Amino acid sequence: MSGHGAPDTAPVDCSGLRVAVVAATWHQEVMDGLVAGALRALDAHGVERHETVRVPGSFELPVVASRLARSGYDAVVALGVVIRGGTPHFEYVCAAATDGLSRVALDTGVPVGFGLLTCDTEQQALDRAGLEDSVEDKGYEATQAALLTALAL
Ligand code: DLZ
Repeated sequence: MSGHGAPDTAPVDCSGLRVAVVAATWHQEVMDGLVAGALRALDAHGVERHETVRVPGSFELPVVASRLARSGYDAVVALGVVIRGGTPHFEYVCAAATDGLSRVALDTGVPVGFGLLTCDTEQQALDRAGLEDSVEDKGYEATQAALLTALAL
């Protein structure tokens, strides 16, 4: 699966890391792909100690990521999908989730993988979800980024 500019990084041993995945539930088919991609990345990098926590929507990702980052995990991966509708709601949810997740990483020093898809259409999200017909695998990519950042610290 092409990464469309993402580095083609071979998996390295991350078996010493403990990782939390926090995933929203809106747009179930896309989310299933993102979560599967994250679990594939954990497996490819030898991470055995991990847990996945589900939250209602992407707006709720930062508060749970914050709690997890303060609970002894070496890395947190946040997964969500926001699809533009006819109101400014899209901008508010995207900004709150993005700013909040960035703040969690900077405030705690725990890497937060940014697996939040912000798309104009559902098709754009499906294309990036790591599903059979997708061209990108953002769940895998975000997880690998969090793992490699944790190793770099
Ligand atoms: C309300 C809402 C809307 C309209 N769209 C999305 C979306 O596309 N993706 C997503 O993850 N969550 C969405 N939400 C829910 C909000 O993130 C949040 O869960 C609610 O506003 C309750 O706090």
